[in-house]
Amino acid sequence: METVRINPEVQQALKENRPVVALESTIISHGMPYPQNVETALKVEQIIRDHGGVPATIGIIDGVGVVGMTAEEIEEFGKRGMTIPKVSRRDLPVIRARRSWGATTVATTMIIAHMGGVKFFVTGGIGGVHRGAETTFDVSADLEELGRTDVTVICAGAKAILDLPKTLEVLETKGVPVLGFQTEELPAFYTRSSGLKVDCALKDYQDAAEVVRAKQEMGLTGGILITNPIPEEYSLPAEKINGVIDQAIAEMEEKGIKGKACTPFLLARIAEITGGESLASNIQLVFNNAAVGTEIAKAYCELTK
Ligand code: PSU
Ligand code: MN
Repeated sequence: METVRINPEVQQALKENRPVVALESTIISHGMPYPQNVETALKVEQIIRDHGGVPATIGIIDGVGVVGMTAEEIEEFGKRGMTIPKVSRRDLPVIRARRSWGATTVATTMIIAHMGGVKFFVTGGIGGVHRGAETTFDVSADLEELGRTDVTVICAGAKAILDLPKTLEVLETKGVPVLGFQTEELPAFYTRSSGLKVDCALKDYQDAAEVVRAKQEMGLTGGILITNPIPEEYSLPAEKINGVIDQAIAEMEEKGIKGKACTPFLLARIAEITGGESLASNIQLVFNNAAVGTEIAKAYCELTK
């Protein structure tokens, strides 16, 4: 049985050095409620196409890593939601051996994208060092993967459900360039600012593509993180969203939720408490990342012609 199955359109685009953009499936099945998850996933694919790219939504179907799921498969991931296991690097052997379905996190999407030869990956937010990690040791496998797998990830920073200063420290230790698209500041997902600095601001798509190529030329392994702030009009007031996040974290601790269930619980609770307001912002920032990510992938293809 093949380890990855690349859809013919993606295969053709890769062969012709046209921009291909990977997308994850945990954001569909564990990150957003149905049916907004499916609507968003399909719209993101359309945005990538509108910018001249080819989308490759990644998930695991019957133990095979699929690079470029069909609309029907995306619908299935959305409908089945949390009943599909959230798959991180450590889960891959079991999922494959059992021929299961699996929703891929940032970490596993990077692994499968890399196996399929896809260099760019757009998402909403990455996992990171959780608050209280000094006692729980809860550090997302996404950070480890960024340290080792050669894929450029475009996101809106990380949610304040995480300890952002510690997340930046770990990324530095692992040698991951953390760049800001036209910003010096690390965006915090729902808000454009976090009070923390990125390593370097990228001027434009060309500048971003040149950094990706430079890393490749040097043969450096590991990913690059490009953070792209949420558009002003969709950002949420910091005090308000931070209050909601604190409440959701307190509830999580009360309920004794741990491990891989933490992030999905927090995402769902934040959406509930804000009455869908946070979800609307979440959707818009993914759209924005898709547009920027595709333009960067396009600039990279031009550079490497
Ligand atoms: N953060 C979000 N939305 C998401 C996730 C994180 O704002 O959907 C998902 C991604 O798939 C990410 C995963 O890779 O959660 C991280 O989970 P954990 O914290 O358990 O590593
Ligand atoms: Mn974790």
